[in-house]
Amino acid sequence: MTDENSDLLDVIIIGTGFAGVYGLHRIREAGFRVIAVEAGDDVGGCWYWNRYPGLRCDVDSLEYSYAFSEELQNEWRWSERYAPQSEIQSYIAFAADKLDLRKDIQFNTRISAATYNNDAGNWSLETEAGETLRARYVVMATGCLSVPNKPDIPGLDDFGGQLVHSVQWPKEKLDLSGKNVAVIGTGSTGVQMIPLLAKEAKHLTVVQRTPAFCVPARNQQWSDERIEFWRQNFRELRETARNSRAGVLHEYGLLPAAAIRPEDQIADLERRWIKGGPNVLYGFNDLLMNHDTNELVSDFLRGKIADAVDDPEIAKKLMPYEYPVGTKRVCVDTGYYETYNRDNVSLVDLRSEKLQQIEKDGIRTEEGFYPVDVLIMATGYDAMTGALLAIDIRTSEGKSLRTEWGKGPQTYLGLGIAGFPNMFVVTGPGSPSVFSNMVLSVEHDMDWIANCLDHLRGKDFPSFEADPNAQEAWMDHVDEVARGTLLNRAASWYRGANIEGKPQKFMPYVGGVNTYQKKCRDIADNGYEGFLIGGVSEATSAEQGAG
Ligand code: NA7
Repeated sequence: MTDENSDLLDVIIIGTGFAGVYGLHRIREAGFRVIAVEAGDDVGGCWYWNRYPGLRCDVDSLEYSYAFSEELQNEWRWSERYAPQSEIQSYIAFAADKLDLRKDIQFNTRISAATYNNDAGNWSLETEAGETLRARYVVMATGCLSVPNKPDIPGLDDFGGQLVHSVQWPKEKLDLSGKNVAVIGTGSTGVQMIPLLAKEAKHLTVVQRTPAFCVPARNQQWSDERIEFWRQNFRELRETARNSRAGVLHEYGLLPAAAIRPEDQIADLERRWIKGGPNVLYGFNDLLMNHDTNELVSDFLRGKIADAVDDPEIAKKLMPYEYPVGTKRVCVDTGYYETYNRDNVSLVDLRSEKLQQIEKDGIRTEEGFYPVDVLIMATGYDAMTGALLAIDIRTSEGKSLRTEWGKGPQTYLGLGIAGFPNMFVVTGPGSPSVFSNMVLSVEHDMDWIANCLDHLRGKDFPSFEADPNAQEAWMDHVDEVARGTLLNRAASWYRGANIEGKPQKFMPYVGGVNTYQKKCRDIADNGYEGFLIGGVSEATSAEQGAG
């Protein structure tokens, strides 16, 4: 290594959520000079930044945790089925300490720009503080849900009370007692926090644009027997999850609804409803393919809203009719609907009551004025592409990711992007990502990346990038699979529809975790088919790759 390259690392990982923490361990163990950079002052990613009341994961904690180490699995004891944020955050910190990762993490470092030098074959990363970091490869472990969506609501700037976005919840306790509180947004975040806010606030006003479908969590403490069962059967259970559609050990129904007698359909839905969690969505194998099946389950869930909410008018406002169930993320709730039976809670349904503006001390709609001291924006994220595009990613040959993705994201397998060599994306658009158990998917992606780096080791100035033709074919396939479902029928964040001006394109790959992981394995086994390896400039790579 020459002097001018003495600062050149093999790999820089951006982000230390579940992905970055595992990636740093995995790539370091493979013998590379690697560091991770992190904008926050601790590991955890979305579990570090988000800390609003009621925040939990909606995947069983025994599954939403690392599978690569039996030691980690055995030394950590999850307390509940759906772990709260603080416990997940502590778990990620525990893993980072156990693996001795902190010495290789640069905290409080936000990357603002990344430029690939096509001649030298390496990346320069600029930090917000003005530092430059260089590496041959960069791994974007920036997360799918990290950049807040801050919609431009008329009058928001005039609001004189306390304004809080759920993603930027204050570290110190937010005292809501005796206050008029309003929440805008009824996705998972709103649904999780609303029951708790209602207990604390003097009055809670919920502003709903589109109602969510919700299923009861029926959260519970894990018994010693359950924990022991997992410890004994850890490898088999993890393997079964990897070979499943969603990477989660749901009880997957194997038949379409039409193949089941009507009374058995309902009995099965009831049984799954009692079991709790998203189980009720997995009874029929055609929920997202068949309109009638979808209506059956949607009706069942709407009936449960009618059962839970005393006032039939409010119940009706809480019922989703405008999209098929499962095409927007289904929320896992604890006491959400019952909250609307409280005297101190009002529902503002924007479908029947247009919002006029936010004023200094409240919200004005066509129907009236709602006084507000604390306004909480539970308006979600610029999902899947937000964090990648927040960094000005370019090449010295003049390509810019923001321009390339002007009509929506393009990737090969969600892992690589044509025109941007030596950059890997973890759970990128075009991979199962948010349609899977994220921890399982980040482990898969990091293993794939580490194996690929190993394959490239020792090659002179290797440039590794997706072949544009392979990328196009993969994106066509991602589109085609989504088009065969009902998923394009909702204005969801899966399609970028929640962000004004964002190109609308269904982003996750919904062909199944099992199918996807096999595809990635086959591609690696076939000499990284569809990627171009070799040469320092894009043109040379393309020639060699085509040859
Ligand atoms: P979501 O699921 O995107 O929910 C955001 C909510 O905010 C949703 O109800 C939106 O209504 C509402 N929203 C967004 N913009 C506005 C405006 N301008 N006016 C009124 N209401 C608005 O985000 P979450 O944080 O709840 O959950 C995201 C994921 O995190 C979740 O799915 C889990 O995977 C974890 P809309 O439905 O767009 O009409």
